[in-house]
Amino acid sequence: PAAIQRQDYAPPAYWIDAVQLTFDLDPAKTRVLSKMQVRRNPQVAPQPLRLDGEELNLARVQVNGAGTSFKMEDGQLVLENLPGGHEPFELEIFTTCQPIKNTQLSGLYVSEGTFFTQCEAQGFRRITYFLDRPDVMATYSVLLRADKAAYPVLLSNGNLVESGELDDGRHFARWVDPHKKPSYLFALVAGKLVAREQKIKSRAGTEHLLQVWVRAGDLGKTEHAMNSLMASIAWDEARFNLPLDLERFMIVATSDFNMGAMENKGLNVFNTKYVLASQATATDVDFANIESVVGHEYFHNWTGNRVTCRDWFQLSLKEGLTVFRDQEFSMDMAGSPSARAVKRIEDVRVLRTVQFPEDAGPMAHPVRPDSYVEINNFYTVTIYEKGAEVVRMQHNLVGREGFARGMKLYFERHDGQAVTCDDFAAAMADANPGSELSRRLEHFKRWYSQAGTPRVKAVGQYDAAAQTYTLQLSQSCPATPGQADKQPFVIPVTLGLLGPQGAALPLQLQGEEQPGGTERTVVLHEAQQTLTFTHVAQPPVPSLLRAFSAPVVLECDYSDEDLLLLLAHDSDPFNRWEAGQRLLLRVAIESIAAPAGGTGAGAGFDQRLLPPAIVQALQGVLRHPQLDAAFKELVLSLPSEAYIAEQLDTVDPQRVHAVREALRLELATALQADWEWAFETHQDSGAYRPDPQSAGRRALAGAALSMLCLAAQAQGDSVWPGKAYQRFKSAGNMTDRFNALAALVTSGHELAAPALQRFHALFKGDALVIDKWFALQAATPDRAGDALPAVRALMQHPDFSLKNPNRARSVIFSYCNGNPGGFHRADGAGYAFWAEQVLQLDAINPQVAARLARSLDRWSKLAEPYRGAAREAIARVAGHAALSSDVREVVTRALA
Ligand code: HT7
Ligand code: ZN
Repeated sequence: PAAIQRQDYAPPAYWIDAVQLTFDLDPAKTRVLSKMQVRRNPQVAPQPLRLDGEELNLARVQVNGAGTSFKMEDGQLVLENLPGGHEPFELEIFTTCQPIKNTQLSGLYVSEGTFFTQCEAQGFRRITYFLDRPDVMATYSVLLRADKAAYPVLLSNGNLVESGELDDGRHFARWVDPHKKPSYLFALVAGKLVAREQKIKSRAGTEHLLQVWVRAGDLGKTEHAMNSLMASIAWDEARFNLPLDLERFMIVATSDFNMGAMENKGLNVFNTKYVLASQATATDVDFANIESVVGHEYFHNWTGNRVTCRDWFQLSLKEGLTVFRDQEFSMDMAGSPSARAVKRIEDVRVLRTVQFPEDAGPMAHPVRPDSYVEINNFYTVTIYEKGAEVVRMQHNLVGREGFARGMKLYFERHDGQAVTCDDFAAAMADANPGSELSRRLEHFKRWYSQAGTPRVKAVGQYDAAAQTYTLQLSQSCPATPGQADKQPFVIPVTLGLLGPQGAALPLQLQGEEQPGGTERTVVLHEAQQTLTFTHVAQPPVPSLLRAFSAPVVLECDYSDEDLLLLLAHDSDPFNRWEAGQRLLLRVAIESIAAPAGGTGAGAGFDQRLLPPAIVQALQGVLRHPQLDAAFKELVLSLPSEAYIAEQLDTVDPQRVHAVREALRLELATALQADWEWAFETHQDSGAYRPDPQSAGRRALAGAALSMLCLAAQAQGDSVWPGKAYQRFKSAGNMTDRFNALAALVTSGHELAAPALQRFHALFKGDALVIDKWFALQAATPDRAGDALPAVRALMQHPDFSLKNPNRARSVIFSYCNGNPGGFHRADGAGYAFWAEQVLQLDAINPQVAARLARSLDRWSKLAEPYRGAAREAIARVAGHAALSSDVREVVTRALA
């Protein structure tokens, strides 16, 4: 199919103001009667009505109660003989569909005997013919009819207005949603479910009913999701004055879901992974993710649902803004400045390891793309995470209060509308006249239109005689597909200067009468700018891009001593962590480039790779009496293989893997006594709580155990693996249990096998835990080429199914994306496996297949023989005749 261009946007020729839907639910043949109140859009020249539809059986079309002529064109239902004038008319369409055959999980489908819908982005057209585009907003009244024994619970958006019995054991429920919404926010659920309920009162005193619907056996695992929902509601009201606008707000969990969750108006549908948690079955990370995803979907109620996107090119309008909001929510919930910084580091780590490569690869696109073939391929880290950074920069340019003013104006102007990214930025700027954002708005908006990660180069020069420090900042941005030349961006650079002993220096720019604090944000908007700081008594070390104030790559010629100073003293925790990462990255890159050393994992390096000063500095952080455990764990984690690879022009993935493994082993042995101390002193006392502080302690203890098992394995000692096994058996929560299991599995100790067996036996009825069991094994470091055969064996396990996205992700994605040493095989067998699985998955679920297809995005950076083998595998997929448009778009771009 041809690409859709943003420039071709045209308003719809018709409006649909109201819809009445009647569903007779049957897995094999569901009947859907749609009655729509339609009128011509007076702003558009008269033309036929073209309704989207996919995999539907059309039985009847009537206009104002009488049959009418129609034709099918490019899958659309085309109606030409419609009433003239601008009066509304009633269009009635009767169709059937086959939910049980819907393995794509888009539209109406059946999961474990329950009906679910997924309509974003274009799933509603798989339910009935419609103007399936976000700028057509209608009110919905939905009548659901189904067998009562099989489907006792019938849910849809809005309020339940009527329910009762029908003949033949059937029953019905009528739901009316008072809010106008685009079709992508429609939802229904019907099946055997139970709910945790909670009544709450808003600040204004209105009562609301909250429900979390799950399968009967899962009710005990819904408390955290409900608490997260209540916290989200309170937070949005307190921080942005945005109340819950519904009498009833429901979350429903399903184990068959393409993504994390979906913000359907008043009826959010969630992947079970982001709802169900108990201390015995979920890790601290699971608990944190649930809080964040519940928040994210709830926050969409305003940013996405009340104000929605004009077209899908504007997707980041709702996603970037809502990610920013969920990030802020998690930070506010975390509480302490240190816990906030940990969250920021985690978010930036995702951005840099996933989004930066996307922005440098064949799928690079602006935050507001210019074209797409398949919109599902554009639910990307660029739209979400980079989009959130673009919102964060606006927040930083106008300040916290200014941002709140901008949000207020945005809703005053656009509540109930379908709008654009420009509208959002305009509201922010107009609410903050005189701000840097408002003065440079058009220029700032290049962040929406230009793809690629800008590089900022900083060169400092100290003049002892003049007591000045000059900082020259320059920016550039590499070409991306379709965008050869880039204009300069508006880049907020938050910075400080450290004296030789690490003290924060007062900042006084040339021309200023007095120093103005020890930190400030300068705005780099030209290709090159120079800042001169005066009254600088000694050569300083600059701390730049604090808190990662812009999504850029910062190049600065730091010496090891500079970085050690920043690691020890920077008042900005982000840059403290960053200094440690730069030191480790530097060692990794130098070791990769060094001629000596074999490529066996963890072997072949005769000399020490880590300079003693770095080891000592890391030891200082690990033993630091004031720093939080979560922060220590982040500082002591090596940059990932993906991140290291991204810094190289040509990547030998086995060499990267070997060097990183060698560094891990060196850190494990050099700090062995410190890891023992860390493990012993970070044990839980008291009841399990998943708060950031307790989670941080468990994370550090888990990292320590992993390092201790690694060192022990290299030394042929079994004491720590034995302790890990004991802990695995006796742990009182999943975090400790899983960390112990992972320590055994990743160190390759023989106790890993009985532990894995025991884990499976303990949790065999719990799909989410079994997903962890699969994922851990699929990501286990390769030893002599055993990873791929192990993955193939896992796929033969009776619990494996390609049809369930969570399970497919736990094995195939964990191997292809999370096990670089096992996946990038010199014989190309990892890539051949990838091609095979992309094709198999594509026949079942193109959205999931297209995500897997992205695993080889960065193939052109690979050294031979990997490069050739990867290209061949991509070409094999591309050569397949019956490919979905989803996968075709990804592989075509990869080969372009
Ligand atoms: N807005 C949603 C994005 C989405 C999605 C969710 C589930 C399955 C398919 C989907 N396609 C698009 C999720 C969100 O960002 O909140
Ligand atoms: Zn979202």
